[in-house]
Amino acid sequence: MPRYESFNQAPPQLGNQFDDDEGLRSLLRRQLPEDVHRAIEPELREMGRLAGGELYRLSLADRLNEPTLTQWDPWGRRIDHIELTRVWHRAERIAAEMGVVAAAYEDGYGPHARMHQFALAYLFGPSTDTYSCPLAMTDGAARSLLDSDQTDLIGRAVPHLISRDPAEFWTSGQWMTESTGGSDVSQTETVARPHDDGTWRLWGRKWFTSAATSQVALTLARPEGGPEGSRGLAMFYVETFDRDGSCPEIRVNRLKDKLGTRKLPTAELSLEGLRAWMVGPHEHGVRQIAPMLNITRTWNGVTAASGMRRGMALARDYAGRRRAFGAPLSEKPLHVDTLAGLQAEAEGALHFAFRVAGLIGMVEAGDDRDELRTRLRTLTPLMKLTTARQAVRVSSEQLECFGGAGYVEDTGLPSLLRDSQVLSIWEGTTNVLALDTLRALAAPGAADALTEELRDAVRDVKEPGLSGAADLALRTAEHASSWLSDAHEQMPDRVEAGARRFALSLGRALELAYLCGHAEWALTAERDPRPRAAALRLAANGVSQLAEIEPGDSALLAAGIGPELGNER
Ligand code: MFK
Repeated sequence: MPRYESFNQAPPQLGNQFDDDEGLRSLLRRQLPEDVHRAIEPELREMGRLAGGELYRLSLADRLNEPTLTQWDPWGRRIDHIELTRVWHRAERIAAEMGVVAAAYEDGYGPHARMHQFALAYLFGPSTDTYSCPLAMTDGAARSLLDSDQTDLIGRAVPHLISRDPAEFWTSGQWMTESTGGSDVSQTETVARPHDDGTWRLWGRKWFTSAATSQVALTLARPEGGPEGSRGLAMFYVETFDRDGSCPEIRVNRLKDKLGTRKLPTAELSLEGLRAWMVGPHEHGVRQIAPMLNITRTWNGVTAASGMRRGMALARDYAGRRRAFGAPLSEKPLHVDTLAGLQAEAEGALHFAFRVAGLIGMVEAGDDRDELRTRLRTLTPLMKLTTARQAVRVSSEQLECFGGAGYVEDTGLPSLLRDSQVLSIWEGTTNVLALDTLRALAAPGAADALTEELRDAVRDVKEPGLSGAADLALRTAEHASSWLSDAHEQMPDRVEAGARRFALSLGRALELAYLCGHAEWALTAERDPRPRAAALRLAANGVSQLAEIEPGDSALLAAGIGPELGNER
């Protein structure tokens, strides 16, 4: 019998994810002093090796494994045990040892500590089946506790949250969401009752708790008898284990059956008298938990950028391995052009996310300029919403770069898209963050600070092509700004209706400005023309989403009715 030799496509491969990432490396060379850069490079290289090697292989091999919840033991005892996946166990250890949270809190690199930490997180995240999520919340909890005046609680929890010893390391949850309203936290129904020992007991149901195996959590609850609305909420610290390791006051009702992030044990919890420590005053819990939100939103942006980068690494490698119509895809002009458009998006997101990370580092290291804090306050929601929407769009197109293979589960590729979809939902949806941007911009000096931020970003740009792109960024931001003041003056209800398009335009303008600034540096300092190509391409991909849109027309479209159908509304 003649043997039938069929063709087998070589799969995409990953190399060292630090060495291969010229975008990240160029950013770090520019942003970090030489001695800091030299000191952290070996760690980043090691993380890049793990991310492109052991962790990536493990996540492919463990693809079908998901966390499981066992509510009862064989003898009828309620145990609510969640079993995690192999990747998660391994990731927890590496995260602690390599200081993916700790690096932000250790002395040594001063204002650059956050760049160091987020570079580690950026390399680590995409190979860990969303282990970034508990790390983000852990970082946010450490920040929120340190910003409080609760020295006992700080001493009790923070050393664990920032430990490099896997045996001591704790992660934190962030239990905010209830079924009454995910975004509208003011409707929180969880009640806090004071206890004789000075702590509190929580009663309620948390509807969407990510990483439900975390040892501690920060949460919101309403002290009994307190005012309605968000003003009456307080922030609490809880531990999810008693002395014997169990916690009967937390019932895990079920794990969520989600579109993506399926390795992440997201649970519905009932709190039945859970011991809790109040952090800060009896009221204004949202204000108390805001530092946590801003840290996790930064992680969200870094995760969005790193997810796009992972898609690029795979798609670019594949383009060299896949032949069609007589040549590798990497020699097909249309495919190359498609990759270039996506690469530009990934680089824009990288620069935006790391600008916010860098600002956090400066503020945390003691730079107390109000103007810097004001910039950070406005840039954080803008960066989160811009990069999250971008990640969904980019990962969808990245799958297309693999043709049918991108649509087949056991290539591991579809999770690029599925896992990106959550980024524009958790930690505040695009619309909630657009409204948060307006709230931040309404603060005294905020609009001026943002204008300065943009000008600073492109101040050194001289090269003619880049000047054109920088000009587009500035014009888009000016247009957005005049749109906002016109809307405020003429028709305030337009402000809310246009907030999303306003924020996305401004976010993209900033992203383009950062990329232009970096590209000018790369041209002059390193004679590297690549970031320039990325900046010009980002400009060509489009920036503004603001146009003259009548709210009445939007209402017609959204309701699915229109005059052409003869409706007489
Ligand atoms: C891997 C990447 C990362 C992964 C982590 C994923 C873990 C997933 C876990 C979750 O998803 S947890 C749920 C996350 N939930 C949200 O993010 C809630 C989204 N909703 C909002 O953000 C609403 O805008 C908000 C709840 C804040 C509205 O609440 P309020 O109480 O109606 O708002 P209000 O009154 O405007 O704000 C109360 C105070 O907080 C104000 O200060 P003052 O009391 O001093 O006036 C605000 O200025 C302040 N505030 C609100 N947001 C702030 C902030 N301050 C600083 N930064 C912010 N972002």
